[in-house]
Amino acid sequence: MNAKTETTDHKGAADSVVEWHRHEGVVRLTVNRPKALNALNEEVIEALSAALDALESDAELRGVLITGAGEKAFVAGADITRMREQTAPQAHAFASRAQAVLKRLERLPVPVVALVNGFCLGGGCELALACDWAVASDNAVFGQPEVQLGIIPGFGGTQRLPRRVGPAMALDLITTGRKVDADEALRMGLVNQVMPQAALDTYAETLAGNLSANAPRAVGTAKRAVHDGMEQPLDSALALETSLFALCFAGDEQAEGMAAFVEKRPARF
Ligand code: DAK
Repeated sequence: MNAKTETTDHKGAADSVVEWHRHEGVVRLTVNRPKALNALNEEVIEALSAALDALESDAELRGVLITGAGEKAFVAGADITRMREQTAPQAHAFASRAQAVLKRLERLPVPVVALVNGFCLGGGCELALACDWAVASDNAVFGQPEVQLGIIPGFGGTQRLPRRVGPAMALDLITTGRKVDADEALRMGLVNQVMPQAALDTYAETLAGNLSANAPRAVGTAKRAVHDGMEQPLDSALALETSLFALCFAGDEQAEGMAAFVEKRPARF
């Protein structure tokens, strides 16, 4: 069977706390601890790391979707029952490890999209922020309630949230700990779209089809231009775009894409 049409399901590491479904080059990862509203503990972080080991070496990968098991939660945060016992050095190690895993997710050379199907709080919101964009079901609830627990966001929230929604809105959410519904999250730019929960699967299928049709190295290069460029002054970011744009003409995708247009046929990437 051709890899591009293959569908595989397998359990992730660590007793299935992360499930894996692959269809036509698009992998869906599901955080699977529904009884704890998919809260992130060390096992989930290590299972995500193991999944990333596979994703980073998958030459046919076209996209990654992340969601939570059940209908109630995407991820309701880091696991409070575990964090409760942590010392400062243990908290440092936990946050460092989780941040490294989220950075690898963010840097995958394919679009990574959060399908937010319910509570998306604390570390869950930080997981969604490490994705390139997020779509939410209309029952989704977002927030960074860490200050209500005597801590601050530790999985990148103080840095990625202001980059996503601006510093004033980020400070509102982070210092009050207030929760916002999907419509408010949409207005502030935290999510790209809101839809009924039952529509998330259709969205995922359509997205997978769209991602699979496009030139994969061009998609990865565009993602790199955006991420790397956002961290630089405009002049050097524009110079980066120029270099990456030129690089597209050194590969075979540009030749195929433009030949297909001129020959009035679909491109074969
Ligand atoms: N951790 C552990 N268990 C959780 C959980 C969580 N974050 N959220 C929910 N659960 C568990 C509940 O304890 C409950 O378990 P049982 O009692 O049934 O055993 C089960 O999930 C169902 O939850 P509820 O019964 O509470 O369900 P409700 O519908 O009544 O309420 C809720 C849903 C999402 C509003 C509520 O569960 C809630 O407020 N959950 C906590 C949300 C929250 O505060 N999240 C942020 C966590 S703090 C750092 C690393 C990371 C972070 C910071 C620093 N360093 C290491 C420096 C990040 C921190 C966070 O994410």
